[in-house]
Amino acid sequence: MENPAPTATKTVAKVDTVLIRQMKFNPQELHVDKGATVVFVNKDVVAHDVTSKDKKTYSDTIKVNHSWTWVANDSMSYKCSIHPTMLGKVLLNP
Ligand SMILES: [Cu+2]
Repeated sequence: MENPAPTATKTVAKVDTVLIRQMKFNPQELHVDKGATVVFVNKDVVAHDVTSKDKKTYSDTIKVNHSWTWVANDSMSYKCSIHPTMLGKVLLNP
């Protein structure tokens, strides 16, 4: 049986990942299409969170080796409220 070669005609909703490591969001600035699923994965040794600048979005505490999934219907500037020097952005592609 043959599997047809994958065709890249349609964009499948893809998952973008922000890794949290060594007190940093990586990538710090993520560009996604509207509606993309963004998973924040805490690979650090302490708990973090994602708190939007406008405070409308809050991940709750993301424990070590846990993740939080967010659907990007808007751009978001965020920080970790536990470590307010940790900053990041998700920007929608035009
Ligand atoms: Cu933190």
